[in-house]
Amino acid sequence: IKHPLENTWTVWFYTNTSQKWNENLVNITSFDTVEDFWCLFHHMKLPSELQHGQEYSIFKGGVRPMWEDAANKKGGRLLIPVDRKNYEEVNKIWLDTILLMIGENFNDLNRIIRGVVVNIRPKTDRTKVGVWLADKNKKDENIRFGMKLKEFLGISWPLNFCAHNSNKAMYQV
Ligand code: M7G
Repeated sequence: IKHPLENTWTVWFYTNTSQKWNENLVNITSFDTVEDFWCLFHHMKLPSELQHGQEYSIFKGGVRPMWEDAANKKGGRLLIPVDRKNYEEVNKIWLDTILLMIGENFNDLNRIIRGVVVNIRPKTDRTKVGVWLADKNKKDENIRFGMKLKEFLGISWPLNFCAHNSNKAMYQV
């Protein structure tokens, strides 16, 4: 018997071949057990192996990794900048964040998580892991979530929380 996860998660891949952003987004598969996650993860590329402009997203249930999805309309993202050249760091933060998320490690705050994205960018300073949260205006909850995530990941520097379609920090965690 496989070990069920609390939620079903869908993996998306983005590759910048078309001019239209949403035509580049492909729904790869979904998983809802620990074993299926590991099987899938071993078939996925590591973030350090992706090309510039490519991304993976893992989102809860039927939520699509786009601002326009009803579940993301009010949302925002907590950005963890990573050094693309530091393979171990970007790969570790990606996997650890996924495991924390699908393992529902955030108590009452699990419900505010929509998904996680890794963006590989040519400019090192824009490569990042972003955790998408439900409501940008729930500042206290988002900060509490961010503090917990930083503690789990061992991050001691401040992280920006941005509204979707913006790279300007609304607040820092
Ligand atoms: P990003 O992927 O958030 O990367 O946005 P960045 O944080 O490095 O800026 C890059 C660009 O992709 C945006 O300016 C949009 O043109 C497009 N884009 C990204 N996302 C996540 C969306 C989305 O959810 N919906 C739409 N329509 N465009 C998006």
